[in-house]
Amino acid sequence: MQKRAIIYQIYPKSFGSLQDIAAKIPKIAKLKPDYIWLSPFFLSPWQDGGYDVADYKKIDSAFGDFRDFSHLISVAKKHHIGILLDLVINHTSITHEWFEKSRHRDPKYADYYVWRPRPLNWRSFFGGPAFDYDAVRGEYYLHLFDKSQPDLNFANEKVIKEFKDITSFWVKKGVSGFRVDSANVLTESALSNGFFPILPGFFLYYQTKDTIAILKKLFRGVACFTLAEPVGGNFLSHRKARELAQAFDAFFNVGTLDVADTWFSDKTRPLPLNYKKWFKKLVSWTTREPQFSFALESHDTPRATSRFKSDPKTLAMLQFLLPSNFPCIYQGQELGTKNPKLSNDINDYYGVQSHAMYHAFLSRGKSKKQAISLVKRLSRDNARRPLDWNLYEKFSSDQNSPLSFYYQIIELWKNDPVIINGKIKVKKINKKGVFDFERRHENISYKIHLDFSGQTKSTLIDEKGQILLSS
Ligand code: ISL
Repeated sequence: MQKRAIIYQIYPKSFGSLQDIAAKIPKIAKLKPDYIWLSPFFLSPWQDGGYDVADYKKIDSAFGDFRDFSHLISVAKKHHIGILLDLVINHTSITHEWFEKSRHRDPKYADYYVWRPRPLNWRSFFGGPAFDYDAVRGEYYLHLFDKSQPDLNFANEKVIKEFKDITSFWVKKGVSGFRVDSANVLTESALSNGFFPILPGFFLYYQTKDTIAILKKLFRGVACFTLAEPVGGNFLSHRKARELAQAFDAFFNVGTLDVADTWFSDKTRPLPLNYKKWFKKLVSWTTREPQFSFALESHDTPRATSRFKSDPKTLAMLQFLLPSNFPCIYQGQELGTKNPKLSNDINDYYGVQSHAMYHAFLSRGKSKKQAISLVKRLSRDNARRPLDWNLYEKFSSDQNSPLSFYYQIIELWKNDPVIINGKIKVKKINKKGVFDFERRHENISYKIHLDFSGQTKSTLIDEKGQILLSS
């Protein structure tokens, strides 16, 4: 079990092709990531940004072919970086041949999905009902996400076997591991109506004991690094996190990302930014869960500098100076990338989630103008634009740039025993965004002062009073 690693996330669509990604690895390698996690580039109709897979063993031609992939693997290996694939196991695209055969009741595939004669009252993460009628089969199928993403039936051993086969197929192609999407909602404890007001049905499928047993079967002992993305982060208790930790090397808690964000459901709403609550949550997760992976942003969230109203260096100090063993850098975070200027026309948004939120806001009486301004603030489209590679070039030789700051702080994270082992002592947290704490190791104590308000410089000071880092 790997104890510490830096993960760098790439959303392939915003890089272009696998060749484009390979060409950028030497630049990204200067951040010394142990792994690069690639969001999906499998064959997909692209309803949900690639998280609707039509064939797990086919590379979508828009990104290239297997020759390009093995070139990418060898470039990464040359820079001592392992490639993690994003395995979307909870559901497939409705265009997957498995679904085609299942809806036609092909004997082998009839039970590959969750079919019912009548719908239940469950709601989807993307709003609306979680059961849709399929006229070909004459039954309803479950989809916890979009109706184009039918849930696989993991009570079926054949489905589990399919994914054992898929993981070994890609390990043989040279991947070093997997980020496992929506990892904790694979099975249902009962197919009956749910009563949880925000998301009826949620507690009937949320991290059941069968799901944990299946995840262990699928990922424990797989000779590679595994990173779980559990959904419904605000409900991830430490107990449930430890269940996940038995099956994976590391796991996210999207609840540490949702503090200023929204639910994916009919109840979509922006949450007030609460620094105090966020810092306390982060202290709890980084001190109590050694396998917690701390991400400030991802392909699913707005840009952290915009969302947490902070300079990029203070954010980097929060992420790398708390005792976090698996920090995850999202592409462009190292440049201090802010939310781009997004359109006022909902038709310009391509992700299913933006449209789901927009209609959820309208259905609750918001005007079109109010709805689009909320979508602009919360949409995943904020995170999926190409990086500014000219800026990357410029910043890499500017010692005061956010990028150079990342190079410095990563050196400390990798080599400084106080940052690696130091026990944390919180000194001050206030709602304006001041967060002071110490890291103590073998009677050497570092002082960290973070100020998200920007009133004062954020600093890291060593035991001799020397400033090691300053925003
Ligand atoms: O669970 C959530 C709210 O707490 C959301 O963060 C999110 O929908 C969840 O974490 C799952 O996200 C993943 O699966 C989705 C896909 O749309 C996302 O891009 C992916 O990260 C369905 O595959």
